[in-house]
Amino acid sequence: MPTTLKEFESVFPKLVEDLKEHCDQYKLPKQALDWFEKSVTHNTLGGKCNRGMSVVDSTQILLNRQLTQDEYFRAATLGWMIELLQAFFLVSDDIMDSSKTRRGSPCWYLMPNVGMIAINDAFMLESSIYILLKKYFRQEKCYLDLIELFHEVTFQTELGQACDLLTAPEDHVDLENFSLEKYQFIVIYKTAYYSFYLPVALALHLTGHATPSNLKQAHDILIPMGEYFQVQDDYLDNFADPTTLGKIGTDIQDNKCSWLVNTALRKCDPQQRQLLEDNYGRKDQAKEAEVKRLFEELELEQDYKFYEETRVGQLRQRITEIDENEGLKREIFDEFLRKIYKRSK
Ligand code: GPP
Ligand code: MG
Ligand code: MG
Ligand code: MG
Repeated sequence: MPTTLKEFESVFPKLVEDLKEHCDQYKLPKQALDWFEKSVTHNTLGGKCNRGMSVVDSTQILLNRQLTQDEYFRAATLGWMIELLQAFFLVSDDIMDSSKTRRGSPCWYLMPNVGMIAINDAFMLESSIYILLKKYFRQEKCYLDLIELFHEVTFQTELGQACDLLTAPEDHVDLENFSLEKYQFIVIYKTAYYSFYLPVALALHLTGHATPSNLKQAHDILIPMGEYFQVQDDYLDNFADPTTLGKIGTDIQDNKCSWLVNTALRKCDPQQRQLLEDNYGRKDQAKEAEVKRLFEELELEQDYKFYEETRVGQLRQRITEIDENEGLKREIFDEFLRKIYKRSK
């Protein structure tokens, strides 16, 4: 049975206590301690926790049994480290993307009295990962692998974010700058590694199943799955109801090299291309509305549905081809796909 959000969340308060205890040794002034607690709680809780819960589910599948209480705690702790990493990314990303809302509330940097303190809060969210990793995994054979994995995946995500930002300059729009090749690099690096490869790689290390072949097989299926997940994110940015999604889309105004604009460029006639030239990537609601109208006219929803079915078909096929000889399980990937197929938030 997959874990539940309630069960997974029940581990979190202990981790917050651990982080506070770690600060106690420095006699951190109470004001700062309270601030840290508030930032950690606000920014780490409140999401779907798919990434974090996948560490628990994958661990259970790899061991092929119910976890003991201690095993559950350790797997969930690794899961919460991904959620901390995600919190660090989202707090930072919302500043960079000038976003307004996240998980149904104002973005952290827009909350009363926060502002640019959010940048330091983001750093502290990242550092929290390594405090917990040391506390709970210092004695394990896999400790160094876990540290290196978090560091590498963080760097990969930053590379993706760098390309995302560099293909979306604020001051000039150049549609020539976009391409599906660039798009693929951006999404694989900014999303797929930390959201898809990381949870399974962590579970493989934790259970002693991290052979080169298992890691490679997991990589080769989870990276295209993560690519699909970011295509969904781009699609939802324009087509979802912000109340359901918990965030208001910014990709058009932000001049993003998104799946929608790339697909639009492939389909549009010269006149429609001119409309994009004139309206895309401007901090202007009327121009954004023009682009939204064009996206409707081009029936991008149809292209998205076609993409989704094709990609999911390919992924299902690849899952059947997985070699389970070294302890990897097809079910891990079925479970992942089940969680995201046709998602609306
Ligand atoms: C998603 O992009 C990617 C991230 C949140 C990674 C950010 C990486 C950093 C190094 C800060 P997005 O902007 O499309 O996400 P959302 O739609 O949730 O804002
Ligand atoms: Mg972004
Ligand atoms: Mg963003
Ligand atoms: Mg997005």
